[in-house]
Amino acid sequence: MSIPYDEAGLAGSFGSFPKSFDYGAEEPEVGLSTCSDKPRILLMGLRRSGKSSIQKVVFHKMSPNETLFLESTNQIYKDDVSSTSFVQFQIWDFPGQVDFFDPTFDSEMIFKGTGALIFVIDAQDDYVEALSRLHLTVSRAYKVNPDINFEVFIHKVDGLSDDHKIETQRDVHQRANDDLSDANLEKVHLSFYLTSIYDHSIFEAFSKVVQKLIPQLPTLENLLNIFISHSGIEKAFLFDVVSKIYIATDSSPVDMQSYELCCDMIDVVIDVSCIYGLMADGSGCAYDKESMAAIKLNNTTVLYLKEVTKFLALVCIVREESFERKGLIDYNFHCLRKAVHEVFEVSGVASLPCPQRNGCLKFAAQNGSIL
Ligand SMILES: Nc1nc2c(ncn2[C@@H]2O[C@H](COP(=O)(O)OP(=O)(O)O)[C@@H](O)[C@H]2O)c(=O)[nH]1
Ligand SMILES: [Mg+2]
Repeated sequence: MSIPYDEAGLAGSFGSFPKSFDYGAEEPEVGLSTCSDKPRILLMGLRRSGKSSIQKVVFHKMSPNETLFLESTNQIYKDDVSSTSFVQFQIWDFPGQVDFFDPTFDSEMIFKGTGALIFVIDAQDDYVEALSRLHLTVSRAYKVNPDINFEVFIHKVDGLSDDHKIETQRDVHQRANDDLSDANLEKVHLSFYLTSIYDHSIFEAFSKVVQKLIPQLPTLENLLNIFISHSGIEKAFLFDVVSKIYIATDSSPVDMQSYELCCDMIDVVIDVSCIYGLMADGSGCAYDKESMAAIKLNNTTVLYLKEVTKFLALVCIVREESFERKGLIDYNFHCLRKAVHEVFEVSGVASLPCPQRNGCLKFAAQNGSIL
């Protein structure tokens, strides 16, 4: 891999995120919602199923091996990731074995403001008990709030062969849905994901969970579709930089390898910046408006990263010949960036579903005309 392209004046603008990373305050926050009405994501499941590990790896850059030393969680751990992440959600990590019949467990209060409930099942363990717990949790939560998205992470699949993974998913799916129909709860929809903290699957699954909670998603997808088609780009992801969750992508299918490459690109840019970009005393901004990078790969494609907001980056996969028209890409990127800011500013103020805003955009077409 070579880094053929490095725009002048960027020294100090790339940056890595230490675990205590914080952003500079100069740009207004562009996030999902105002602080008071942040939807909650709950992480539930049996003890040692991997909940705290998921939370630490995705939102706090903990390396998977370090999770071996995590202590067990004895109380609800409320993590507000909104100061470092676009994902303005609270993540509540529950200790295993929450007792729903304990009078101190206020399910009304807990489930009312919940956007998604992630139930983690350890696939390397016998999951009979986990399934009955899942059923109890889902039926209880559904009664309080039928709008919750129920997401089941079949977790720790790194220890399973491909066949075993598919078989486990089929089995968990079947049994969980059978339990629901036995209780006349066929209406409840469960989504299933195979996950592991040792590869990108946990980021990909979390991306899908978060995307379902973003009302502006169709607008963002639309903008990205227009952007790539007018710029000759193969694929574009809008990433939450700190968590590497992609909050939107264009509508062409996502292949895991491209997603992983783009995640790695963020790590490279941020790590180089943290090591060489910050001042000796640690001051300076690791990621700001000027942050961008291009990496030419040996398969005639280029990875191109640019800052969109203080939390978001656009990472694109571009063919080398299309990258020759970098002026066009940059012009269209400028339009896209403006539109993304508008989308979130409008919704932030009015808290209303966002109008389709691309009507006011003027993307340039590959033949040079303004659309
Ligand atoms: N093999 C494997 N182990 C995992 C994975 N996720 C978590 N673990 C391990 O599972 C154990 C329990 O994790 P922890 O997060 O404390 O579980 P919790 O009680 O649900 O919060 C730890 O030793 C983790 O290292 C995974 O994806 N694969
Ligand atoms: Mg825990």
